[in-house]
Amino acid sequence: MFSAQAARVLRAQRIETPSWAYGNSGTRFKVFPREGVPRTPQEKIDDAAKVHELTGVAPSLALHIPWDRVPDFAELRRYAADRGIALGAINPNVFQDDEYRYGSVCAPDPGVRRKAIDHLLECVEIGVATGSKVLSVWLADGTNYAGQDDIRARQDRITEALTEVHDAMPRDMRLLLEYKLFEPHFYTMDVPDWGTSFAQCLRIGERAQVLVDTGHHAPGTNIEFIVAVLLREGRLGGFHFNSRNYADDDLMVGAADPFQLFRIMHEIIGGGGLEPGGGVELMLDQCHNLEPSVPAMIRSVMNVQEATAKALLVDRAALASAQADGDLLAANAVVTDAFNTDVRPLLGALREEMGRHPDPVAAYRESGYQQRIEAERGQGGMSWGA
Ligand code: PSV
Ligand code: MN
Ligand code: MN
Repeated sequence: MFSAQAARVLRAQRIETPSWAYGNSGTRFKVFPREGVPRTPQEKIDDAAKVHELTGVAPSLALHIPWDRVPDFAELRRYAADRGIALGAINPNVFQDDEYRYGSVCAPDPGVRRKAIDHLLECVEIGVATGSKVLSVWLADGTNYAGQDDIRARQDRITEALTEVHDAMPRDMRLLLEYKLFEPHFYTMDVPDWGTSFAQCLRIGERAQVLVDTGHHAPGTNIEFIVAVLLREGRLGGFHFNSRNYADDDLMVGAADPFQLFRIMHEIIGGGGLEPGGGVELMLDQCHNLEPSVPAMIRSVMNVQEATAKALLVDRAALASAQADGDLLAANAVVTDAFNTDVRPLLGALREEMGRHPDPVAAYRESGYQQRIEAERGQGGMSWGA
């Protein structure tokens, strides 16, 4: 049984799905188009609404601009609201235009920097129209060769650009700065790690926080340590959840290493990140290269829920007492016992209490939605990056 407190946290949990995950994607070698993929941002909202209808905990959709550009964002917001969906984080795109060859806000050319800042400012305005409270900034900026550009000057350019954007945001909007250790650049990335993002956020302003994309770390990195430290500093803005085996694989969250996901949730809960007003955004950032995206997204949301439920089962009083006694084996057992608990029946019961099918994947199969979208939309849906 979940405690009343754990059930309350699980009922209140919100997991945001990304618009781009509903489109076709692949590798640089091949995109295998799937049947039934959304042809418009509105159809991405329809799919997100299905995921929310069946899970009950995924009521918002993150947008990527310009991939999801529409003539009227207020109208898109209404379209989403009619289907029970809010528009979530706005993800600007300062990495796909020819001008960004040497960077965006870090580019040596002030004209290129202005173009990038103007796009970020436009995304703030789009966020106001869509009712979004988060601007998720990922900079693909970096260099490929030693000496290519001045590392410190590029840091200064980030601070200058993002301070301007931060100060233009409404008071209730936050700027989350994502980091990534490599790719597309291979000698330096201008925001390669949480330390750089954190240092930038401290200079940029109060509403600048770090975004942790689980796929953006070197193998073996202890992500939950980063989580604990950033939460303690009040600068953990949220996550882009996904799974990696090698690099930025963007596979389904919880697929490769559910224990890591559990350890992350354990630290988030320990640091109060899931308390009301905790402010930690749980967003997915995935691609579905082979599998159909709607059931994959349902599965991903359930994976986050399962990791959360297990983390909520950790007997924190027993853990504190084992820690105080210096009994590291007992302390570790408290944590691993929770991880080894099968929470699926408990979550099924909770879903039924919330008026939903206990098994969202089975409910999806029974709904006939996949057959319907394949028949209606055929091939030729939208692709990641376009
Ligand atoms: C970059 O690898 C990234 O994680 C950023 O969040 C982008 O916006 C996203 O992927 C696009 O898939
Ligand atoms: Mn990401
Ligand atoms: Mn990524």
